[in-house]
Amino acid sequence: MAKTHSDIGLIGLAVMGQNLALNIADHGFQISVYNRTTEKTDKFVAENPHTPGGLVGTKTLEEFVQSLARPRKAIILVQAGRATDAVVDGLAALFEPGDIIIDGGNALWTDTIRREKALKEKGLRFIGSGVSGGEEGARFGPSLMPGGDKAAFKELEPIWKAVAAKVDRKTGKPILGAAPGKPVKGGVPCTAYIGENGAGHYVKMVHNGIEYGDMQMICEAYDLMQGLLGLKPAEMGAIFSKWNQGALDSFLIEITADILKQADPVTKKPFVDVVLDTAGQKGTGKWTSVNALDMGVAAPTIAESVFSRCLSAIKEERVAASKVLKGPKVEKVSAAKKTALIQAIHDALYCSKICSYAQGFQLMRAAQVEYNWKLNFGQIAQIWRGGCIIRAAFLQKITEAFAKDAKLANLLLDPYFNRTIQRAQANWRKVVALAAENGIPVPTFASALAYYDGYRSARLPANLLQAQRDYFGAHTYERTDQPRGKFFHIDWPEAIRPQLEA
Ligand code: NBP
Repeated sequence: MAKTHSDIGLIGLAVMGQNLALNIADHGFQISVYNRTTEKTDKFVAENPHTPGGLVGTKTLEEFVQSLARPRKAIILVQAGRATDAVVDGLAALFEPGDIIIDGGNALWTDTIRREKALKEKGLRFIGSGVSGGEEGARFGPSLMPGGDKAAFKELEPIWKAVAAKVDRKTGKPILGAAPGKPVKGGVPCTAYIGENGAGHYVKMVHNGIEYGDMQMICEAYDLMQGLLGLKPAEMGAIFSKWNQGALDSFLIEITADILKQADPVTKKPFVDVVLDTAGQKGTGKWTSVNALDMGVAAPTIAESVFSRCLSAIKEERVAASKVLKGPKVEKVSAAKKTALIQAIHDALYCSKICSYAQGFQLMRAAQVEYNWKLNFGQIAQIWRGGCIIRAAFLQKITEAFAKDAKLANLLLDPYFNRTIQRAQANWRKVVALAAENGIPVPTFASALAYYDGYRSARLPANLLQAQRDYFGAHTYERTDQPRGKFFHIDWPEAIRPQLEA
């Protein structure tokens, strides 16, 4: 029998909202739903008449608010930005002190900080929760990254833990098998309180930045295999399937294998060959890169993956340039060297991936200082282990690394990752060199290698750079024979100073 008031409500019945609402209802929670366009609400409720918890359709925001049990809890899943502000303002006008607003959209973390502050002044509690896993994740178990009011999260926690993806307590492997009305039971839920105000949305943003990197790296591996070995998509699909059984085991490798084996329904050609080579983006990779620049943290591999999409988008310009700008002729690798090259590409991908994640975790480390958060990195890696787009066996190694040393300065310094790169780096270097010799762009592989070599360099050529700065701008320099923090300046003789003003 329907309860008089719903356990929770959800606003925004596009792809994510509909699927998350059904997931919540599957777990026995009664959920009220509201959408700006009422026809969507009516259709959604009519199509799903029998769920364990029950869906309650509402036609106005007032009716929605009145249908919720106190303290009210409402999830917003609308377009990030102005739409979210409009819905937050609408709810704030109707909610009472103590009620809880949860933004599950891809909000910019600074917007979440602003909204939390403004709502707190009205006595309302706000949670900014990253939701990852797309449509499928929302329906059967997403990865959830909630931040904001901790006491409010305690009230949301039973629902968030119930609907989140689950992983095995010991192995960290995702527990599969959810189906409509038959949710997964047991295991560790892929959600935990991340930190205050915008911490959840920040961590979700970094997740997306890492996702950009993972996707681009896989594309570079594919490009090298087709360019240097002339492999057909189905052959590469088989290789990715094999890789998915080993250290690279992950959702993105798995779907890449599926995609490469897929035929185009119209032409029957390999599907990937009929897809135009221009990639879109919604901005979270850019946000991650801009924030890395703002905080002065090196995240070149993530940034390169964003730039790669930018370059891909100027298709017509590239086609024109391809007729003018010449590079080397691609030398096909002999059949005898095929197996070794495939292994080398695998190793280059794995090493680059380690560097990309190292950069993402460095970013979060800097952000927790900037925003006074206390992030649990091992737990964050575990939250990403199931439900989300970057879910991968490899994340278990990150959880283990931070379990061994919570203050680990950089993932590269963890013994497992250090050993792995030691073993694989000769192959990684060979692949980057081969790509350069043949004119095949591998921006993430190459930038990850430069990051690795830069991070492990006790001495970089920045001594010359700082001398240049002192020369033209009197920016001062520190000396190798003096303690850090003492600054010097040379009065460069006028005789050797170029006439910069001229
Ligand atoms: P969209 O991001 O496409 O948003 C569509 C929803 O926003 C509809 O319900 C629409 O109502 C509503 N909306 C808009 Br647009 N402007 C509104 C306004 N001014 N007032 C009230 N409602 C408004 O939906 P989505 O792809 O399901 O994503 C929802 C959120 O989840 C986004 O923040 C997204 O970034 C995030 N996210 C998406 C994914 C994914 O895989 N799609 C994954 C993870 C997170 P209408 O029906 O009346 O137009």
